[in-house]
Amino acid sequence: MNAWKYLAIAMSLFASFDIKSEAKELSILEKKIVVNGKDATVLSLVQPDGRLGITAKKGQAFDVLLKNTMKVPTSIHWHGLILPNGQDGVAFVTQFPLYPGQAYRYNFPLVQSGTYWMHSHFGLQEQKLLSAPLIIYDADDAKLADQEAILFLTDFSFKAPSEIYQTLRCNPKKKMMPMTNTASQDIVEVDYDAFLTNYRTLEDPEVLEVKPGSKIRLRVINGASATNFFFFLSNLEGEAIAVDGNRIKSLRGSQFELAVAQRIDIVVTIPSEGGVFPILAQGEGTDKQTGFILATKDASIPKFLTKAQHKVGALTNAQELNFHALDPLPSKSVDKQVIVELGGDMANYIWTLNGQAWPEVSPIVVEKGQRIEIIFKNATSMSHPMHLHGHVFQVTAIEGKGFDGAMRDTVLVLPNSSISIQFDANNPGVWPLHCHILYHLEAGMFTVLRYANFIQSLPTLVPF
Ligand SMILES: [Cu+2]
Repeated sequence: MNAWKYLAIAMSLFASFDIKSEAKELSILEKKIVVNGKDATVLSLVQPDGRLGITAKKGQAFDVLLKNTMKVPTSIHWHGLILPNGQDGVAFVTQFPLYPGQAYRYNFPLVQSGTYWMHSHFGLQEQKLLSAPLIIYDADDAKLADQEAILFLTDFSFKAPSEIYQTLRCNPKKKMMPMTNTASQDIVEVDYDAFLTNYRTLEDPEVLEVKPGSKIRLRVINGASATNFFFFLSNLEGEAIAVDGNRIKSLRGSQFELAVAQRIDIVVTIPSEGGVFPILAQGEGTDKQTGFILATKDASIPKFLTKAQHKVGALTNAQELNFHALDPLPSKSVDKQVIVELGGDMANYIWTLNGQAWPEVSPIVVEKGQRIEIIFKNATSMSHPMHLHGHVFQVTAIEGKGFDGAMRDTVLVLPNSSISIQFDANNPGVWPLHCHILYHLEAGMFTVLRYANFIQSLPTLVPF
């Protein structure tokens, strides 16, 4: 039986479940944090026991009751998961928004394992940190490391997200700037007050006690709204074993790159002499950093600075070319090729795909069973992390040069550059394909992939 048939049958069984039985409840709560010595209130997604996000096991049901206890509508998307279309959590595309006082029980089988995340797919709420880790464990995980840590990276501003967006739309400097390939000023659009790891700045970082000689798996999630990161293991060397939840052929290194919405799993080995091992992430084009500390028992932990010694430049394709899927797509010829040109109109701060801004778009229509190739051609001077919902794709070419790349759900398309991806159209629905920079997405850089003959039915939201 193929995977989709399994999903369809499982869903028809789940549809008859009573909402009162044992779904994991996920609540949206305000969270007080301290940034640069000042109090701030952000949002969080927590389980009844206070744990952030969701952890589950492959093969289990993702059975989550999401209640909107806020005063505003929302929808929460399960980023990277292969799931039935109606469970994808995208307001106005796969469901109605969850209005205050409404709940929905998301319930589908987990067919993947790895490091994923969840975030609001409604307006600019993601910038208020309405996001959390979503980790799916596999039976083999215990063989890979002795201990695990989740590093959830975000970008923080004391400004309201709407004010950030207004500034971008009205910035007169940007109005003068042509859409050509230019230098580093273009990398940073938003001047953030801080970058956070698990809601904390590097002045007050989370410290994980580790044993000398032990192996630690770092599950790193770039949950930022508009910041790509360089990721440094400082005095350790690591082995990258997965990107976007999908295993890759191990790649050793002490520095990695992580675009908005991407994840990377890295295994580090703590030296037998023990000590303090800062794991740092620095925002692209900035000198600001965040981090997480691994330390052996009784090690004295020095003060770390949120300002790095040097500014870093822009992410490149060098790392992507070195990532190779452990389980690549089966070899098959392409049935349909789609070109998606990434464009923008800076004077009006409108970002486009094939010249169209959401919601006035012509969907990309595919047929079930087709091998699809999408060629992203970036005609702008900024990089765009492109994300496809409901599927896992393989990166198959950079600048037209083919290679056997990683399986991913989000790929960074560099300025004036092209990247090709391939996937099998095996999950019928209407699936968002968009840039994951929150402000680009809000400004139109969003389209949908629609399966021909797919009949859409919307989930039923209930009051609580
Ligand atoms: Cu973008």
